Amino acid sequence: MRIETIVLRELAMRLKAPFETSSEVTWNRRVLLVEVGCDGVIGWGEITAAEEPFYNAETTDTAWHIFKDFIVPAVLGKSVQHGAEIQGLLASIRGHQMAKAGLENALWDIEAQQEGIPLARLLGGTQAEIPCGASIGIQESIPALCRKIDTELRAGYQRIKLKIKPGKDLDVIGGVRARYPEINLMVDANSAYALQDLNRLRSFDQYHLTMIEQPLSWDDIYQHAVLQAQLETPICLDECIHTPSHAEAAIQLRACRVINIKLGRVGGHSLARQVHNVCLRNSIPVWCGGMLESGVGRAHNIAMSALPGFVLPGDVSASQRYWHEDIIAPEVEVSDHGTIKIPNLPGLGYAVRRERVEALTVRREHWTTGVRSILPVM
Ligand code: OSB
Ligand code: MG
Repeated sequence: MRIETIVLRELAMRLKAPFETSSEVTWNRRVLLVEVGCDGVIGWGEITAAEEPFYNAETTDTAWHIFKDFIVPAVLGKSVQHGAEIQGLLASIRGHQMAKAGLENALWDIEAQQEGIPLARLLGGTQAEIPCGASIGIQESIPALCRKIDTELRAGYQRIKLKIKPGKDLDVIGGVRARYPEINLMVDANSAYALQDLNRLRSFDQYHLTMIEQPLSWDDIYQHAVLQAQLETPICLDECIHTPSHAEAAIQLRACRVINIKLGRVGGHSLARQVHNVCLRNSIPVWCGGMLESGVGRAHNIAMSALPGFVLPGDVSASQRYWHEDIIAPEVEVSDHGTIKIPNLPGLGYAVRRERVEALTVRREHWTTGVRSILPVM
């Protein structure tokens, strides 16, 4: 695959409703899409950075800068046999996993199309259908939250994840658990607590949560190990795991019993698969996290979730949960028993609706290798 053209776009997309976590409220999503052309085949990737650096260090604008000034010059005109080789070309760029993932994932899409197989199969996926959960942002009241939960359960979602923060935790969890004694329920704190909150966090144990996601600092594995030793509820790490080596360290330190894998956070399909393999080898179950993606990011998440270690319901959900109209066809749909079927078409398996992408584009840059060689490739 020779990287002949790259287009980077920013799309202005508005969520159906604001999504609130312990650290931010998102309503307008600035979606960065990467379109790569190799040997006449087009592949798509999404850069999942948020507008503000409140989840991880990247933002929409840092990703644009790194992509344009460092990633494009490192790869334009280069040839690779597999998407996984992109990491080698980008090795001198420290961090910026989300920006790198946008490019790498587009190359995986191209490779799968060239092979004529679904991306999930190219990645080594073994599952035909994946279990889905719903992540629900912080709500103004418990009745409002319960109305949302009712909707998601009626739609078939297999587990409910509540966003919490100090002051919006025990009452919320207790209220929800009293009303739904049996459901698969978990919470995500997005790093809103500290070890001093140990007693409060221990009191979550009485509610039989399937896990508590990222209670402590976004970049501190050791403190989670201290906490996990004193909690019955399994800890799931999200923000902390940026590399396969972090996954190994977290598991060996017993900092968590579950890992949430996000393609953007770890740098794309090849590194995500390595994190997955570390977990599988250590019998740590994983699930696919979400970053309020457009259909392109959603389609990549679905393909990754076919890998054998993705045994828990993830945050991959229907396009209609977030968007009035997505940018892919068909949109992502969830069955009434809370599953998504892995598409059986070459590549991503969802078509990107170019006219819709163009209509939403507010910023665009384009690079090309220019004159095409007429000499045979040596
Ligand atoms: O921590 O999982 C998270 C959304 C934005 C930032 C961080 C997170 C989330 C979610 C959304 O929980 C999950 C989704 O995309 O459905
Ligand atoms: Mg999370």
